[in-house]
Amino acid sequence: MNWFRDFLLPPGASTHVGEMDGLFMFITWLTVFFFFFNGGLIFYAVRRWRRRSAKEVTPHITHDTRLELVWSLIPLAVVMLIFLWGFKGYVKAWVAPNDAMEILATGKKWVWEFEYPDGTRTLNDLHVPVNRPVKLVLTSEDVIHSFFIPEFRLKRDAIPGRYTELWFTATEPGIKQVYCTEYCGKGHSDMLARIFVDTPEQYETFLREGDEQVRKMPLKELGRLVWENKGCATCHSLDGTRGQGPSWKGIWNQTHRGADGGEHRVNADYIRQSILTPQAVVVQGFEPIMPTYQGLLREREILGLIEFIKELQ
Ligand code: HEC
Ligand SMILES: [Cu+2]
Repeated sequence: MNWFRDFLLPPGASTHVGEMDGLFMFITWLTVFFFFFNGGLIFYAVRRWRRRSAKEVTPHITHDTRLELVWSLIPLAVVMLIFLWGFKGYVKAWVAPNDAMEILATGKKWVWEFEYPDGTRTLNDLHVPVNRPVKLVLTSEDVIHSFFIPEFRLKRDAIPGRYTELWFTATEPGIKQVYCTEYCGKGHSDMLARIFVDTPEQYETFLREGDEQVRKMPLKELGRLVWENKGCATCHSLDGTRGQGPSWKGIWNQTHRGADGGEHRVNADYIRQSILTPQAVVVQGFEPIMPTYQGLLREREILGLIEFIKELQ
């Protein structure tokens, strides 16, 4: 009867599928059975005990204890079975295994932002390795959203000020659609994220070079994104105001004096060195507090930062 399941449900692609589909089909077939069984009984009774003549008097029946027990206890047993089966699947779906990789998913009008263990962030595109347990910690920045992956048979609300979780192990490489299933305003139906289930090699490439967005975005835009997302913005302003670090406005091609008294022209090499080994030259008048970004930024992101700073006149 697989054709019936395939007709009702999208193809399954996570380790939760077996349990969820089993219970779903059990309830569906149970409903089909009782639809015909009860319907049949009604037709039988209507025919069997119909009034045959105008003079016939209907006998006065109050109840039948045996029958009442049968139609109470059998449904109770069936409902208990459904409850236990469902509860088992529920617990399994919400309690992630300890070795699950943890990704933070934040819903906001009207995108999903994902943050990986190494600090990488992506918008709307979530990359996960195939056959490895992944735990999503969901939250929201504004209103309630809901993260629904039909092919994984999973759905969980993202609630502002709270963390909810769901986890899965994707069983085949490919792209899966994610829907927001809590009405969240004008852009609700455009709040479409995708899960890229990567082979181990694809996932390595993603971690090293970034997703599609990082690989294709114009360098200047990428630079601004890094400034915003990787913490540069907390110390470096773009408008000339002095923060914990010097503002980036107009520094391109200027000559800066280091704490050691040496003079340095702000060019691509200087910026690259400032990012990877910030203590090599400490700008005069500032504390040596900038953390190194060695290993935290991709080559293309460093190029992006250089282009971005170049433009800030
Ligand atoms: C905790 C604060 C802090 C963060 C975060 C930070 N910086 Fe810095 N940065 C500084 C300080 C302080 C200086 C000046 C002292 C020095 O050169 O080490 C500086 C200097 C620089 C300079 C040289 C500026 C000049 O005027 O000569 C560059 C370029 C730079 N940072 C880039 C970055 C980039 C890119 C990021 C993010 C990926 C970043 N910084 C994150 C504090 C920070
Ligand atoms: Cu939403």
